[in-house]
Amino acid sequence: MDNEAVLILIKPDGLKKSLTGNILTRLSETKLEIVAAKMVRVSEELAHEHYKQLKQEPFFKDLIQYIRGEYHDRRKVMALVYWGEQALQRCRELAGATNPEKAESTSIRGSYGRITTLGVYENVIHVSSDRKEAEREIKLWFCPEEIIVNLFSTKEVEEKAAKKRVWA
Ligand code: 3AN
Repeated sequence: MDNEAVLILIKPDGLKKSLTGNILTRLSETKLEIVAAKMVRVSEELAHEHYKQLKQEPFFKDLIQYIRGEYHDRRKVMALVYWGEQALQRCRELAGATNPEKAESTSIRGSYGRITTLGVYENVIHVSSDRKEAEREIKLWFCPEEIIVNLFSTKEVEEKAAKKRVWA
């Protein structure tokens, strides 16, 4: 069986509830390798692109506000790429069902998630749904040099002298 990669996001509710350690410990049960990790301030564009398949859903606006941290006063998420055999199935199993009330009680979402009185699913983490989505999402959240293994093919491009911020 070959290795596959999966995007995991620890969402603003997970960060606010100080669950990062618990979630990473639970994910370490999978014995998968973390090949990328960073904190991200989620822009409107990134949020829209990430959830573009859900644009027509009635909860789309809430979903964007939620992932951008507007409900938790935590304007960041932790983004990670896990890599290894059956990474998708193993991470999705550990995460539990999308609806935290329906998730297995021992799963991450079953343990820590909730549905707010406004009906917003606060389900603590995001896990890519399949290989195609994982590739799309990983390419959206990370650039090649942020990932310590070669997951997808890359190309070199000539960069025009653009300004960039470096350490003073
Ligand atoms: P998953 O994250 O389990 O792959 P998706 O991709 O279907 O699930 O949904 C993306 C996100 O949209 C979920 N993580 C959840 O926060 C939200 N969501 C999905 N379905 C609903 C719903 N019926 N009501 C409210 N929020 C929802």
